Amino acid sequence: MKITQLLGYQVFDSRGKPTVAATLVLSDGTFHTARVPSGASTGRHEAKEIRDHETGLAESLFAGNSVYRACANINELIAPKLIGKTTDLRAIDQIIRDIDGTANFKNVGANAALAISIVVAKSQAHAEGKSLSRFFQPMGALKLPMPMVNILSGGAHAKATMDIQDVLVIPEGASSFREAISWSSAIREVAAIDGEKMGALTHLTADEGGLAIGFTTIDAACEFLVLCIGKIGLEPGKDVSLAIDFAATQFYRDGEYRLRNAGKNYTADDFISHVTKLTKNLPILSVEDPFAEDDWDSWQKFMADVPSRLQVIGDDLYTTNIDRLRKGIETKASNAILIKPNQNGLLTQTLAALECARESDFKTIVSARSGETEDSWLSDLAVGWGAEQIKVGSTHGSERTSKWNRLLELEATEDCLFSRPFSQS
Ligand code: 2PG
Ligand code: MG
Repeated sequence: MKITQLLGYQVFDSRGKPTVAATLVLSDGTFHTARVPSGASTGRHEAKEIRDHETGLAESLFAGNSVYRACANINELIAPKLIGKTTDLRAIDQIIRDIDGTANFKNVGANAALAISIVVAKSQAHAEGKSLSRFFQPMGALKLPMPMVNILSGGAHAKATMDIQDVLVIPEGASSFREAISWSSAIREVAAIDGEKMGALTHLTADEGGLAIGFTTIDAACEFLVLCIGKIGLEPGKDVSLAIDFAATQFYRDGEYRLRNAGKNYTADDFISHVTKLTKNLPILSVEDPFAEDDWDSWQKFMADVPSRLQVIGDDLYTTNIDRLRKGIETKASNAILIKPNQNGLLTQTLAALECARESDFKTIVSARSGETEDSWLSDLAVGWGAEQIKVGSTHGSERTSKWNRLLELEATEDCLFSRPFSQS
């Protein structure tokens, strides 16, 4: 099937900020659309998303955040090269790479590149008569990922009302995806009720639908969630464990980890001890970005003495970049990677990073961004790529529930297995 039209245009993400959409028309007359997300706590080494405050096309309406240049790049630079071609993801990703000519898509924009890569994958799946997950995994039972669900928000997603960015739950003991997400949703409801009793405005949610209750210390936030888990009759550390996304680059200045709400500055070594203590005293199964994106030393020192069950995820550390990942594998900087397609720019390259991680026994967690759309392609990618975990924020907000709902739909309608990546103690 051939491409007859490709259009790039500006739409909104969940923060009300402009983002890129692409619609591709196939020779059978069908239309396929993809919308891309955008981060707030972005890593320095991410592929370059183009916004118009840098392009001279900015309008006062969107405070320089419009994406007209990225859309024009789709329409003027890339579409003319794709019209009449067959939908072949690998070949078209290569064409985009050639047109851009840089390692980080700074010419066409990673937001433009990813919109095309996804819409081509969707179109190729359609041409082959498959769903997007089945396009990537044609045979056998589909593997549904273990969810990691945001309950408490802080950092760049909640005006720094808590030093760290998220406290999440991993329903590691659940036996199906629907049970896992139901437990997580119930914990969030208890947290909202109890948070309100503490005076928090829990009907107001943070960027990813999490509760911005605003705990002063990391211990206090975790202890609160431990109580919430117990209140729904589940056992913390067995049925449901905690995960923290520190997003530590956000509070790292001049070699120190500065926790403003806790009123404490830590040297790198002291912060390593602090994180170690937290993971020993609380039922924490996973830590993400506990150290800054270029503080490789602290990552390695922490990993040298890490408990065997603890998952240590590099997000800003790797930015889904295979070269940075290879360095992390060689130096044993972590044992897991967050996979975000828009940090990378192309689906084929993102999948290559995931496969490289898997070959080195790294755990893989496919992740959404804090600025999302209602598009649910991420869930199909996580399943089609066989990622063992997925993180898309909380259970509130249609840009989040669209991803959970897609996984629930797959579970209800396809032959599926549920991934349980953590050995049960
Ligand atoms: C993260 C993501 C998603 P952002 O840090 O993992 O939670 O946040 O999209 O703002 O980078
Ligand atoms: Mg993160």
